[in-house]
Amino acid sequence: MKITTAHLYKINLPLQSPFITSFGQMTTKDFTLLVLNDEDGYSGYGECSAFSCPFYTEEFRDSAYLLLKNTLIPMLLNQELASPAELKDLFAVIKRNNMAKAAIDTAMWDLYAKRNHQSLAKAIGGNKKEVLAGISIGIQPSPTALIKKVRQAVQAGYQRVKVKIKPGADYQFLKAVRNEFPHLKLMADANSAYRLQDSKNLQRLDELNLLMIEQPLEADDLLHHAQLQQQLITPICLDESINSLADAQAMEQLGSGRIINIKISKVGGLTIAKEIQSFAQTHQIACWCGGMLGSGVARAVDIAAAALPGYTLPNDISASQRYFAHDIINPEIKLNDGKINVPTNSGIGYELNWNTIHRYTIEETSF
Ligand code: OSB
Ligand code: MG
Repeated sequence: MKITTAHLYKINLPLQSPFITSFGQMTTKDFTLLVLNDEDGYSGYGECSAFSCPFYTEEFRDSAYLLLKNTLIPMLLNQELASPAELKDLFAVIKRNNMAKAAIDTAMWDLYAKRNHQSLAKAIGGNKKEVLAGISIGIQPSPTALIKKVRQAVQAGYQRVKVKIKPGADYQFLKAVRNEFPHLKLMADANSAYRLQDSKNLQRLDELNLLMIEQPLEADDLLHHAQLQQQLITPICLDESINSLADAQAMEQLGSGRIINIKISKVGGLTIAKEIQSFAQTHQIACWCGGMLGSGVARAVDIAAAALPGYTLPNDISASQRYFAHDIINPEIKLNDGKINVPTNSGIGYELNWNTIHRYTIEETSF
């Protein structure tokens, strides 16, 4: 495989409704779409999911765009690669910046699968026909408003509901949902909004029979997560803390949690995501696939990843309509009885919707 031309599109795609987390509110999903073309006429699509502002990890959309434009794409062009797995060595000299690297990794896997006339899921070793869908609900103004959102999600068929929490919007909100939906698979995501001294407040959540609490403490605080896990019955799931295989190994040694939310973008792409998942499986750490409010291209990659056998819990993979009135792919991603079908046609299995892409692109670069 040799990439001869490439194109970057900086896109601001409107969200159906604002998404509120413990770190702020988003009204558009700002991301970068990458198209890679090889010498034989195949194309691969990748998404760089970094948000506009570095509130989730240290990367942000414009930093990733510049790195792709000035460094990563020039390093890739005209290199002969036998497999996308070789990108790891090619980019080893560039430290971190996983979301920028992931855009290239996922576009190369798409292209590689298309060259082999295989679905992306099959190309990476996935064997499922469908993956378990789950929805993530942002912080709501009141428990009543939250119950309404959860009811809509349950009626749409979502198998598992995740609720964003922060101090002051936690126990009462979750307790209200639990009273209304006693058997719902329910979990909470704190995006690092707590400190170890808040453990009493988090212990109160134990009575609510949550599947897990995601990322209660700060991203680089594996030690305190280990202490907190000892004080909780509810399993801790790490998201922001797990950006590499080494992070997963440290988590396992320390006992910092029992579950990993693997986001393909956050760990630098599918090659590393597979390494983390296989390590986790060997050490009885459960995995599922997280999302970044991604457009259809990122979501298609998530569907392929979640088709791997090690992803055993419901994922943050929802239908296109959950976030966007218009997605950048055709057909849009739909729920089918609380699940999402894994495409069998080649590559990510979806075409680009150029009308939507051109409508919301604010900047482009061609190579
Ligand atoms: O922590 O998983 C997260 C959205 C924005 C920033 C961080 C997170 C999220 C989500 C959304 O939970 C998951 C999705 O894409 O559906
Ligand atoms: Mg999270």
